[in-house]
Amino acid sequence: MNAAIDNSIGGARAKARCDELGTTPYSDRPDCLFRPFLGPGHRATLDRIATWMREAGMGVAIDEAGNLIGRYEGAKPEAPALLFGSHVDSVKDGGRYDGMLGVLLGIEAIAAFHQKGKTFPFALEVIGFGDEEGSRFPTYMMGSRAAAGCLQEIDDAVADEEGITLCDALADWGLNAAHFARAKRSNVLAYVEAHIEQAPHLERAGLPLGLVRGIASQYRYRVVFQGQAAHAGTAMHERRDALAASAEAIEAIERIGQRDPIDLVTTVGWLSVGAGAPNIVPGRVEFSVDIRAVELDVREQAAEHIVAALREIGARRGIELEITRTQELTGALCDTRLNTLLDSAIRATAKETPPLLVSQAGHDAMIMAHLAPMTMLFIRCAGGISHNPAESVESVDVEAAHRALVEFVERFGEA
Ligand code: HGY
Ligand code: MN
Ligand code: MN
Ligand code: MN
Repeated sequence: MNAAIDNSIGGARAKARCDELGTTPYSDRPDCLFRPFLGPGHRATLDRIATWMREAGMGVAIDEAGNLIGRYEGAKPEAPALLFGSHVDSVKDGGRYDGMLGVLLGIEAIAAFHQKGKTFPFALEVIGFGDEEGSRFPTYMMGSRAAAGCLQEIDDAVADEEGITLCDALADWGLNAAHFARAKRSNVLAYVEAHIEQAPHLERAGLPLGLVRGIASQYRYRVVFQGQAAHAGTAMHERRDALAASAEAIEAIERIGQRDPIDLVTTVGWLSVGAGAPNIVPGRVEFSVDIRAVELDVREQAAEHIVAALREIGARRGIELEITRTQELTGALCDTRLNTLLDSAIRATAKETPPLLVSQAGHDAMIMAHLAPMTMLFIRCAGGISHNPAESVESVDVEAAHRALVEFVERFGEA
């Protein structure tokens, strides 16, 4: 470790800043953290983070996709960049560290070098992706897909629950949907994402930090069961109850997910019941299905079994089934050379041997892998709990992550 770099406060400050950003005006709701893409909380958050970026010696811009980019120039202008990133949006009633911690740790790594006036032959950048969670529009990872050049155009019809189109929401920010793809980055040497683990392996191992081997592939579906709405007085054998069919389907989806306890996970995380009243037999139900596995054939087979189970349930109950795949994300492996560097940085600073983990959670890194070699640093979180306001990390662990990232940049510069 370079003794000249003061990295004693960065980790604790990154955590404290996540806490500050956990409530209004940085959340769109006063009662919980909800920071959807292009909402007022997102705007206030970018303004706040931009201030911290400038204090850390960075020039700041918002790209055509609504991503916040801070750049710390290298020894010469226009040098290629080592990019730190994660997302600044949150799920509804989310935690304070999912995504945000990686952005703020990137700023802290740069702040440590700025304080000493140290530059590298490459630039250092931090990117805060605006849409990773897809919690406003029926999309996903639009920020990183634009930056990686994987999203060519925006569908005019994409709208949020209130009917505001993505194009209009972008226009409100002075952004032009037709220019979204211009957010594609070039001249990126590598992408590094620090993130809370969102699983309990590090906690169980008694270790603050872990490396990531790879990120699981995902499928997401929207399912509609269309039966017949009827009076609650209707005889049981006369009904075509879409909610009872859905209950059976959800149980089947859970059972299929349990068939491979090592690799596979399946989730029904959202459901909507037609008119929804105590005295109506539900005629229409919509729900989501999320399937994840590292091995592609495991995901394929689970998807086939789930579709077959839904068809069988619908046919037996006289209920029409509509099933649409709304998302397909192919997993990615972390770059082995970067992982080796990060491993050596962790061993040198945290005096631990970091385990090699698999991420069932999706990350911008899996998209950025299309653009540049990428690596991820996982940070222990309490109970592995995430997508929950109870999400929590220890300052001492975030400090360990900060030291490891600073050391990683030094080693990257020497490699
Ligand atoms: O769903 C995911 O894994 C991501 O965090 N949005
Ligand atoms: Mn998340
Ligand atoms: Mn995340
Ligand atoms: Mn009546």
